[in-house]
Amino acid sequence: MIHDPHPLSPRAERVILLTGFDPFGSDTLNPSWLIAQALHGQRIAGHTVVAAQLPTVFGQSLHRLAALVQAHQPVMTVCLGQAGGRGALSMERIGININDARIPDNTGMQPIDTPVVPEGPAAYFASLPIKAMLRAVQRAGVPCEVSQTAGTFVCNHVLYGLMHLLAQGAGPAGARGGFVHVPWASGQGTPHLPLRDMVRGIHAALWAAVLAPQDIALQAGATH
Ligand code: PCA
Repeated sequence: MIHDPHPLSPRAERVILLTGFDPFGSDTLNPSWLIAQALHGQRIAGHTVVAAQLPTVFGQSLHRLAALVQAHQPVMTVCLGQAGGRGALSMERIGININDARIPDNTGMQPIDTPVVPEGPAAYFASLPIKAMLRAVQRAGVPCEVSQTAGTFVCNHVLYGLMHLLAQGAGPAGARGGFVHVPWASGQGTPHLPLRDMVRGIHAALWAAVLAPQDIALQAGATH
């Protein structure tokens, strides 16, 4: 019988945590969760993708995310969210310390001008190589852009909260994180992208993120 001296040690494989949200507002599906589900179990250069759903709820979403980071110790966390009205995958650059909800969340809460983390810094940059990801997605033939705002609803709340968690030392040393907004899927509204293209685009983005420890410099104009 083989004796494992470290039965409780984390598994050797590195985890990429990929989250999506449940549907919110008047939508009955959320492509962010369908994309995450489609990529669950994918192997990416020695990493394994673990997909999980977050509730579109202030507070609860971050409690769930903190539990997931604790359980899986992901070297990289990429949260996905739906941004109806956008026409391209959006690599979010920054999360800001504000909740300012245009519509109620899925429990009816609608915070106005409250902080995500009282006394927290004004903002956190995502620590993903967003330009390398952008280029990889565009090379895959999927529309992509860098976004300078994740809004002020639950997605920004989760991006800010994720980066705050990582800044506080959650997850393994050097763990990186960030957020990608995705357009409506076909049938939800206009503009929209086919789900299979968005899955392909996020897959390419994850590969690029794993392979690029730091960001690449792009020529001016290449982000638009
Ligand atoms: N999009 C929302 C929250 C959940 C989601 O998928 C947002 O952009 O804040």
